[in-house]
Amino acid sequence: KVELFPHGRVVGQKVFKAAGFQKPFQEAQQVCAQAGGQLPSPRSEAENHALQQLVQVEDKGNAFLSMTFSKVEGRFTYPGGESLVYTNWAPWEPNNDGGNEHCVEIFTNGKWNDRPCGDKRLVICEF
Ligand code: GN1
Ligand code: CA
Repeated sequence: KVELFPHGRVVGQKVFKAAGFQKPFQEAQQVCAQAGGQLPSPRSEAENHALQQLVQVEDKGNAFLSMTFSKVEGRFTYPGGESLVYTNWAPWEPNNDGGNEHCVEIFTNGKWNDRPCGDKRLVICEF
C-alpha cells in the first residue's frame, strides 16, 4: 500500500488515485480509462470523504466526478446510466448555471457542484 501514500485512498473494494493534473471532463475520462479505471463515483459518505481528502492533499483545485447530466433522462447518472444512490450537493446545487453545467466537481469541503464539462479540473481515478 506504500504507493497509495500520499496520492491514493482505499475504501472497501475501491481505490482512488489522484493523477496530479487538471483536464477537461472528456480528457479526464480518457486518462482514467487508459489507466484501466474510470472517474470516481462516490456512492457513500466514506467514499466521498476519501475523495475530499485527496482534493485537499493535492491542492490543485476541485476534482471531476464521473456523473453527468442526461438530457434524455433529465437527471444526473453514473457512466452506466443508473440513477445516483448517493449525493452531496452544495446548497442550491445543482443549479445548471448558464444551462450547460452537465458535469460535477467535488470541492475541498466534499460538497458537489454541477459545472461545465469543458472546465479543467483535477483528475482522480477510481479502480
Ligand atoms: C458559479 O460564477 P457564478 O456564480 O455564475 C458556478 C456555478 C455555481 C455557482 C454557485 C461556471 O456560478 O456552477 O453553481 O457559482 N459556475 C461557474 O454560486 O463557475
Ligand atoms: Ca452549479
